Amino acid sequence: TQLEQALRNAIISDAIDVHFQPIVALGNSQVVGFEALARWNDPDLGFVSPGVFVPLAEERGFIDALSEALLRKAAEAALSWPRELFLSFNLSSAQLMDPGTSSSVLSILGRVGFDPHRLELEITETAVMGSADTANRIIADLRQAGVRISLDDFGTGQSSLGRLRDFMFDKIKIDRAFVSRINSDRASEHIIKAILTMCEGLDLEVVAEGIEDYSEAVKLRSLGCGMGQGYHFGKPADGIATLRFLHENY
Ligand code: G
Ligand code: G
Ligand code: MN
Ligand code: NA
Repeated sequence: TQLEQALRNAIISDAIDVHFQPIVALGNSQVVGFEALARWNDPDLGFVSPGVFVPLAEERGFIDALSEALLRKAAEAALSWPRELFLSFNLSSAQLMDPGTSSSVLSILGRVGFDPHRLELEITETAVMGSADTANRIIADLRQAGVRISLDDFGTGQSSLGRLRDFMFDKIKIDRAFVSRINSDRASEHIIKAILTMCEGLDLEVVAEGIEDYSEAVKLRSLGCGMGQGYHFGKPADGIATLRFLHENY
């Protein structure tokens, strides 16, 4: 298809960019890290969402090439940040079924000179369900090297609370579906409270995603949520805008 061909060309010509969205400590609103988000603006097709081209790349077998280029760019950019903030990077479900993923990630970090302790990899519940043994191996190898693992979109996938007991994760990202209703829907507030209590007991860090206004940030902080992310704190921005943001905020 035309989209597939355009994606292939974009990967070959290194035309897919990476943007960064701040993650803040809710206690003092200080930036503690950034999530890397792939952005593709094709001259013919215009802006194509990663929600479209990441699954296409997985399906066509070029997710490795795409993801390696993105991780390299993201880590290189993070090396120029004025502080040692963490970098959070999304791994796709196909990558968690490929036993080569851990060595590929670690070799990119080695080549770029990026400390694995500064990297977090975001994975989804559904991805871990896929090919459990391979996924477990990859996660164990990466954590052994110091990489931290966060469970993305928590609460929306097939529930895998049992997985949390296996100590495979360092952090939980509460899906914005709950966060966006925290001040209007008692059920969402109760669910978030329960997640926070559970994570405290399991010694997991928590990020609330999709915080869009001050009242949500205040509410989450009062409930004891450690970190937040969302348009209220900053939209995803390119590498140069991110550097400017960092220099203006310190
Ligand atoms: O940024 P946006 O809201 O358009 O992201 C849409 C989806 O694409 C999200 O689920 C996000 O996790 C995913 N995504 C964005 N960048 C990457 C990436 O570099 N790799 C992978 N695997 N997924 C990404
Ligand atoms: O699936 P994942 O959590 O990786 O998706 C992250 C995406 O969510 C980001 O790429 C961004 O486009 C989107 N996002 C980030 N903050 C907000 C927000 O405050 N509101 C909304 N609606 N989307 C957000
Ligand atoms: Mn994510
Ligand atoms: Na999410």
